[in-house]
Amino acid sequence: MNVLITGGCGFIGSNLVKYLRRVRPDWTLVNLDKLTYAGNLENLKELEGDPQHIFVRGDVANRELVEHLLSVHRIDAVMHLAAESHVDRSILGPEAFIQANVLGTQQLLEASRVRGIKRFLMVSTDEVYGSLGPTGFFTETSPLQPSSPYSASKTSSDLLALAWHHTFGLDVVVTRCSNNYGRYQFPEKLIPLMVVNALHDKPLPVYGDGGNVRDWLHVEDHCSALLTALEKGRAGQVYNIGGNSERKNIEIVKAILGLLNKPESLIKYVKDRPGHDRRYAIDPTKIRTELGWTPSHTFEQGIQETVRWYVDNSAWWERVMSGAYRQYFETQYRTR
Ligand code: NAD
Ligand code: TDX
Repeated sequence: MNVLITGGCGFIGSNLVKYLRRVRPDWTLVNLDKLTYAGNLENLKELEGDPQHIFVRGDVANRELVEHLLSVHRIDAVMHLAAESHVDRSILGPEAFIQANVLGTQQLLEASRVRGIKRFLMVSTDEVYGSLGPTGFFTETSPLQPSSPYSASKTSSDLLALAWHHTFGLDVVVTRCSNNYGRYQFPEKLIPLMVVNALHDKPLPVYGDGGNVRDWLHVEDHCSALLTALEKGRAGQVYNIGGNSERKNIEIVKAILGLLNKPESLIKYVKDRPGHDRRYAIDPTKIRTELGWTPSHTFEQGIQETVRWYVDNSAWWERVMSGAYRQYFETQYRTR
């Protein structure tokens, strides 16, 4: 199999590329990534010189380039992860999200249709469903009610992929996963940001009352679910992915402080995120029963390993936090 992975230098993409090299060693992976602030080739250092990982720097919206790659590498399947992925950034500047997530996905779908790609896996998110109250779960038939520019752009790309199936017959499978955590997550997202701040004895900014709930999944469990959906999913179907691991943000922040032996006085409640979704919770019954997928990490074990990794890999996050990130970080905090 020859697979085009988009966004393969980001958090989930780089974990996925390494996971697939391990579990599908005969596959060739073409990794198309624009290397935005969130994309980092260093995440894939261990694959240097590997002839079955071909990195191409480029934009998914570049139709000519994508069509060229699909034909020259005789690509069978596309796994589409490239996106602008951070909700707070989408509030500060939505345009980049529409450009990459909506228009970029449209170009990639159209190139895949024209070049006769056999399977297109659209990596979507649980944020397409909007917010839950204190009870209930998102199923694949829950209404789509995105709240932020990020989630609206992801909903658009998710629906475009399904439209390319229904209208043009492209073989599309859509996955909607809950919040990921693990190695190589950019330190703008909750878990790595809190670890890095705590290590610097800087305040830990908790939005609102800290009672918002996210449903956490280890990134390697997301990767195994994506492979399962690629290989076994039915065309035109949507599969929710989650590990039944709901936590309040404040519980996570306190757990991180505990693991690092840092005082809770570092917690600083700050102005809430505009339009902040209160609770996400995935019902993963369909992918578990229909495709036989199960996660293998518990949150307690996974968070410990993840915090340890950030402690041991300060050189990685110090580098990615320089330059463009610092500028964003300062803007973000000026607005509070
Ligand atoms: P990330 O921001 O860490 O990585 C995104 C990658 O895409 C980067 O390497 C970036 O350079 C690349 N990219 C961005 N725009 C591009 C473009 N126009 N062309 C080519 N490459 C481009 O994101 P992530 O957290 O790894 O998320 C990956 C995907 O999974 C996204 O589609 C996201 O919506 C989805 N997702 C993420 C989560 C999560 O918790 N992180 C949960 C569910 C779904
Ligand atoms: O400094 C912070 N303080 C805080 O309280 C940050 C960065 C976040 N939060 C809160 C907001 C959320 O309730 O923590 C929760 C998690 O925030 P993020 O890490 O920004 O993730 P979220 O907004 O839930 O979106 C994530 O999950 C779904 C990913 O970034 C998306 O790409 C994915 O689709």
